[in-house]
Amino acid sequence: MAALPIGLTYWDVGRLVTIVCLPLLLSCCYVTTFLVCLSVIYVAFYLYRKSTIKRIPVSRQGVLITGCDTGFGHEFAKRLDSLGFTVFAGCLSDQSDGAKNLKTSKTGRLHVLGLNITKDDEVLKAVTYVTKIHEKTGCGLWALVNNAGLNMLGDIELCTMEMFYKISEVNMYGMVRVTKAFLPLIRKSKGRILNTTSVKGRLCLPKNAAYVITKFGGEAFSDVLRLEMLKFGVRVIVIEPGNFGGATGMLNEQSNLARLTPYLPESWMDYLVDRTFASGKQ
Ligand SMILES: *[C@@H]1O[C@H](CO)[C@@H](O)[C@H](O)[C@H]1NC(C)=O
Ligand SMILES: CC(=O)N[C@H]1CO[C@H](CO)[C@@H](O)[C@@H]1O
Repeated sequence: MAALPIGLTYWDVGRLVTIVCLPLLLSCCYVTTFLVCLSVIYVAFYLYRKSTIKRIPVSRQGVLITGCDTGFGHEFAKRLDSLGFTVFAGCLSDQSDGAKNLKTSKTGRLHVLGLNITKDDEVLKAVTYVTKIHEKTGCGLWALVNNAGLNMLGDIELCTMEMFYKISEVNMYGMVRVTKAFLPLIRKSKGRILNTTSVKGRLCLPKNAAYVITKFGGEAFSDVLRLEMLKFGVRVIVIEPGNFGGATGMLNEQSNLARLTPYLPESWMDYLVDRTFASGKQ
């Protein structure tokens, strides 16, 4: 057999190339086959999901959302309004900029309610209002979105008891109060309860204990409620947003700093060089 200048025959070269390239070729083939199968399965699954999703007729569905002054609640109220739902937008103050903005809706289906969820009487007033609209229009309450929430940052030692109480009062007991008040209406419509918790309902992060404990509480509350509501056909859903502090304006660095400064003990000063103790960055 003809020899190459490097001392190998063409046969040797052919064998070498085969040994090196064949597995590569085959593995390419496997990868391609795998990817094609995966895509086929994905498309099939997507089409199946699409064909089985039940569309909800929205025209007679009422949705009450808490915390619509800003952030998620505000945007959600607008979105549902544009989709045709009857929206009850609870705002901490019905004179806030967000509330005024929502009142400009021309659909006639968006109701702005002053709703401080830490107050029994305001929650009861909201129930009465929603019931009245229900009797007038036949539009029941189909979903409750517990969205209102409050956050303040700070190491545990630096947070006052008032901060702990205040956050729990809104995030946890506010949610319990609103849920309890609207459950009879939701059970009647076999609707759903959506509760905005947070990624911090699963993860413990430093500088945020006052908030994290309320979100763990919210997860636990929702899990229990879900089991209790099974028999009524009511679904309970938690939404766990990630890092949206900036987008929702929930974490305002300046106000955190201002709030904590009076409480800083001398012994902490050395640890606060970068000031991250009170910033939105974690
Ligand atoms: C909401 O109610 C609490 C008392 O339950 C009160 O301390 C707080 O100031 C109220 N918030 C507003 C904006 O009215
Ligand atoms: C504590 C918790 O995670 N609860 C959520 C459910 O709704 C409440 C109040 O409406 C919100 O504060 C929370 O986001």
